Amino acid sequence: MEIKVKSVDPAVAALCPVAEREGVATVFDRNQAQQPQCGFGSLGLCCRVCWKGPCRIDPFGDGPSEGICGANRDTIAARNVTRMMAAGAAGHSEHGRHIALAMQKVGKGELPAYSIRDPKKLQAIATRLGIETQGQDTLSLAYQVATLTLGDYQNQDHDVACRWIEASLPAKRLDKLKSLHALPHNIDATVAQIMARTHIGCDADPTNLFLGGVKGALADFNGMTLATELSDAMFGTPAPVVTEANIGVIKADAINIAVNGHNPLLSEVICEMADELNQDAIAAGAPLGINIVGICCTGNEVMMRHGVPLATNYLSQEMAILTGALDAMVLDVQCIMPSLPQIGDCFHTEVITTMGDNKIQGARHVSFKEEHARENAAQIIRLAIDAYRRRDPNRINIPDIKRTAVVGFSAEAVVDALAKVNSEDPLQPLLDNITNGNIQGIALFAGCNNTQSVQDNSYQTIAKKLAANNVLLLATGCGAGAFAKGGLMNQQATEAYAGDGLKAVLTAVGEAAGLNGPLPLVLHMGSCVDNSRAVTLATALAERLNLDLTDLPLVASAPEAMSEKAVAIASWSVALGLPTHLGTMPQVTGSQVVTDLMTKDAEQLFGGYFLVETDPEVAGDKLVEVIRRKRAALGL
Ligand code: BF8
Ligand code: SF4
Repeated sequence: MEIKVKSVDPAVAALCPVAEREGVATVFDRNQAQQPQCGFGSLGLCCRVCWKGPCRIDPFGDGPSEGICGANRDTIAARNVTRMMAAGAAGHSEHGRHIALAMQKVGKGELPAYSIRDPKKLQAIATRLGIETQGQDTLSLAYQVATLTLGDYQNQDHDVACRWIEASLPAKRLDKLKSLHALPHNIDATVAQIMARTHIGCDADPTNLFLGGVKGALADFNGMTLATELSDAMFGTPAPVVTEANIGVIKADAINIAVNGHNPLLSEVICEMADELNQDAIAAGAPLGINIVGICCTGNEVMMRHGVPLATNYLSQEMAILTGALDAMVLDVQCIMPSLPQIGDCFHTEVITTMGDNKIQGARHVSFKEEHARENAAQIIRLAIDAYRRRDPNRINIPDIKRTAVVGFSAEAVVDALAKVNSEDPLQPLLDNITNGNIQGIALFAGCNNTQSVQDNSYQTIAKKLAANNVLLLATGCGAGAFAKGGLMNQQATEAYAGDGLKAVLTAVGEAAGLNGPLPLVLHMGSCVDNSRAVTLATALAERLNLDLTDLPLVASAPEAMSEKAVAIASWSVALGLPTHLGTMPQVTGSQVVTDLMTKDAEQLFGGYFLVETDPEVAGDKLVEVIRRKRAALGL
């Protein structure tokens, strides 16, 4: 019989019995109830694009080979995956737009709750975008940067690429993408065009559809890059900070508020107001005052910038409520389980949605507006304090499970640490160590949790294998959460799992940077939008060597990819030239044409390709082999 709870997170193992006792269904129960899942959908062979459908293609060739309109398996599979790329791009780019619009208002002096906390970063961004900084004050610069950024959502000239992507990739990669007509000129238009060309009776050529999808994925890259960079200017560029991760960061003697979602605009102000209202919390009877904890990518955002501990990642977000000690869960956008209010109802937890276009039945809604950010945050904290008064001490069950995590490795923080070794030329020590083989290559872990895998297991298994083979590891999103919870983002992990060469480098840099020991085994680069940070670092290396990204010994891995955003990220990673591992079977394998496009033809076009391998042990070996081949091609 299949084991219902699929996770290596000990906190999940500890809390699932609580769910059972309380009669609460979790993601693991719902996953089981869905078995067996639809074979047509799993293969990408179900089409619901029009109301003549749904149509299904018989994968075995006995039944229909075309939908009612005549669309075949290749068209249907390509259309489905292309739409996923557009949805992912929309998600990240809406997040980016939200930040850019807020920054524009900050520049006009209209948002007193916000400021430019990192003017140096703002200057660097302005220079990168070609804005004259001389003699400009911070606010007018912020206004100009935000306005120019919003131009990436407005430009109608197809021959002019989005500014952010132009300012973020090595020249050789930009030339390649230009020659393939893959550079987006306008984020919104690119998403809209994908929706238009995938309408019934439009683009039916799988290659053309896939290439259109890749342009959407590059629009996704553009949107997430601007989101990361503007967030740094407004909220501060992350630098290393020591914190803790996993459910044990919830404290029985505190009023616990979890921030869950993606967008830092609200969570930043919640953190601030929690300090201001701490006395009220103590007065309400919580000796430790307010304890903010993070979940998913909002968790990553506040963890990197403020050292706020991470309670958990995507698949186990329900567990935080099952502790019986979570007083409020504050939700913004994306990857939030609609089941949360039901579970909150079983306890005393206030589950609060905050964004007008992201509401959930049964949740309380506090409408968040940047203009009233402080009042909104204060209202939310007061709701948590009231909920705390209703908490039943007899139902508290907080497993004492947490691990130390050193997080906050923005590209700037990595360069700063390297500068401690060579202040004249910070990238040189990294390049030297890649050349001499102490570091064999660099792997970026990104993406989600997925019920189709054992939660967090593939991340940890592949990372240990790569580290033993002296591969430098970076992580974002729920992957970063998996490593933080699993104890792979601390110095002990470096001692335990890094190969000799990697250990020597992490130790030398860590010591030079004043950490009294090595850098952590996996460097935490942030939330999902912060995948752009890894590209910033890789681009700096490529430019320095006058190479393309695809020439470098770089790989990406999404062992538990799940969301449309993850599909978009993996697709732009391929378009940037990186061999990109997927540990989840993509829903395209019903079409040999689309499968070949993604795993083979993409390499001819972009240099990058999808490497699909669901067994983490084998995936680790394959990634090591890919890195060896990349090194050999460089003569290393
Ligand atoms: O943006 S890694 S499950 S939470 S999509 Fe979602 Fe996937 Fe987590 Fe963050 Ni990214
Ligand atoms: Fe069926 Fe074609 Fe409509 Fe898809 S678009 S549901 S294949 S008729």
